[in-house]
Amino acid sequence: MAYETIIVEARGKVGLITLNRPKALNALNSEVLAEVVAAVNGFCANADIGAMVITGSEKAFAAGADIKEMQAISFADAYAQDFFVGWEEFTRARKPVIAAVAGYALGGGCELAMMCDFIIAADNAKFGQPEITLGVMPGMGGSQRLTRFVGKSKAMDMCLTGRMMDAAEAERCGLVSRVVPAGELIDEALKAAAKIADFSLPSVMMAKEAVNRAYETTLAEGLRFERRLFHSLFALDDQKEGMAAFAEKRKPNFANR
Ligand code: CO8
Repeated sequence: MAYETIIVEARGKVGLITLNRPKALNALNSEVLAEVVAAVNGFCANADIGAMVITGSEKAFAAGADIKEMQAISFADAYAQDFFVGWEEFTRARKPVIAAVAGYALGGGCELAMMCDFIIAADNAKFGQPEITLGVMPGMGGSQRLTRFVGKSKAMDMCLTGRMMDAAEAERCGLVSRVVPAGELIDEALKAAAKIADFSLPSVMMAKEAVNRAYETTLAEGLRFERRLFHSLFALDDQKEGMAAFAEKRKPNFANR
């Protein structure tokens, strides 16, 4: 598939998706949505790929949903089309997706980063939910996911004032997993993704599924779910190989990756 708004590359076992609408600071319009979802689905179906990285430019991961595209939309159309419901498909990716965020991650850009499995931020990253300044509110998960990441008080602060937080604050409050110098962002994200892609894919996918389940269920059900998945991994040769390699002080050679 030829892409207009993103660049899609395989870097070894890692699928790299780069948002590429520099003139609009990677604002997320319908075309970006369709292309990102197609690229992610393509990588998920590709047995040579074990993990993905999604990134933007040094200035902007994404400065939000495309305001100019949204501007004239009516309530009837937004509701009837369930405007932007398509991003839910992005969250159904079963292989891990890392967001590598430099510059602005605002509105839908912050929400897209939060749809990924974890966020690695450059030291120049700025996160925010500025929709309130446009007379609206978060609509791609910001009010829900940000609250789960950082708690009610800070989520309210971000959603009600529209202020931005820098990378250090984002790391302090648990929005991002690590902060790296801007010049090293892509290498660090690719390195993390390559490391994941080298593990046994079923165990990676199950670990992702189990962590995500924590958001959807009670502790008792989540623990049972985790235990059943854990048990099931003993059906794979990869468990035998991983544990034998540890005992023999060598690197494991997983069959399923
Ligand atoms: N949409 C469309 N175009 C944008 C956007 C955007 N979100 N952000 C920037 N651009 C465009 C600008 O219009 C400008 O284009 P042009 O050169 O043609 O005028 C170009 O990108 C460069 O932008 P600036 O000149 O503004 O660059 P600055 O460096 O001066 O400022 C900022 C950078 C601070 C990031 C500024 O561009 C900005 O504030 N952007 C808007 C941020 C924002 O409000 N984002 C939230 C959007 S709303 C949203 O995401 C809702 C999500 C939920 C939708 C779900 C619906 C159901």
